[in-house]
Amino acid sequence: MGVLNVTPDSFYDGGRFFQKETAVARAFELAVQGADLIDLGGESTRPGAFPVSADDEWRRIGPVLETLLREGFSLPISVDTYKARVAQRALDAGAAIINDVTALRDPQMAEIVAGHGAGLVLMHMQGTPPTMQANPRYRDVVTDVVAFLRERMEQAGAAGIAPEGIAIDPGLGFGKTVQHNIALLQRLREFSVLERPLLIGPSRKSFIAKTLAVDPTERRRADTAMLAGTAAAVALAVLNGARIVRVHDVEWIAPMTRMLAALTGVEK
Ligand code: HH2
Repeated sequence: MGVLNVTPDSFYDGGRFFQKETAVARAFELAVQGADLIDLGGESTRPGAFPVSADDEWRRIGPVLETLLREGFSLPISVDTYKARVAQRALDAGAAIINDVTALRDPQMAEIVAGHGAGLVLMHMQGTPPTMQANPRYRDVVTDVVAFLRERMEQAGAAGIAPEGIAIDPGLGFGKTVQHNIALLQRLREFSVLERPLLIGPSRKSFIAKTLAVDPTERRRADTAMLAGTAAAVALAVLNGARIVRVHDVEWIAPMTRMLAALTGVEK
């Protein structure tokens, strides 16, 4: 899953694809680089980010989505939104999947996804982006996140969303310390009790920077270290059962996962 953020402030690609033309070109580039689907987002949910309105979010992503579909973009498009109003417009326009980082916190979301027969990513987040990294706490991070996702899967099912259309995501970096993120990656197999495909998004997140003690002032070295750290986290996730990996650097990570599949016999 290639990340495409049409935002001024996303933590890694913020501002790079804020113009419609560059965003559309980037989607085609991600496809050539080996993405199987793209995740289009119009609001940053990085720690400390503040929300934008549904109208502003749609103004960012709507024209990109419509242009891609008009130009015959061949990959399924997932839209990274937790707002039912944005999801409604995106699905009406032809998006295939809603990636909801709040896992149905908006009460209208489940009904809209069900009404369109769309796919749904349910992600765990503790708290909200402005404060989620302040003091995240769990009894046991893995069992707590599994229990949360189970409950949201039930909510999705009650609204009429087919279980086959759901993927689950423990939400690396969303209200989690470095140790919480590492525990989730190490114990990813425990999510198999939920019997849904696992999506994992470690790409360039701060737990990697902290683990590797990346110095952001040394820009080239920092960039390479973040990419290498992402590759390691993706590799462990795939070995532990992840089926979808959400990354910025498809050019590097897609061949890495193909090689991993060849080495281990894990199906793509
Ligand atoms: N991470 C981000 C955004 N959306 N969705 C899922 N399902 N899983 C993730 O781990 C995930 C996500 C944050 O990354 P990014 O989109 O690059 O940054 P920002 O939120 O600043 O736009």
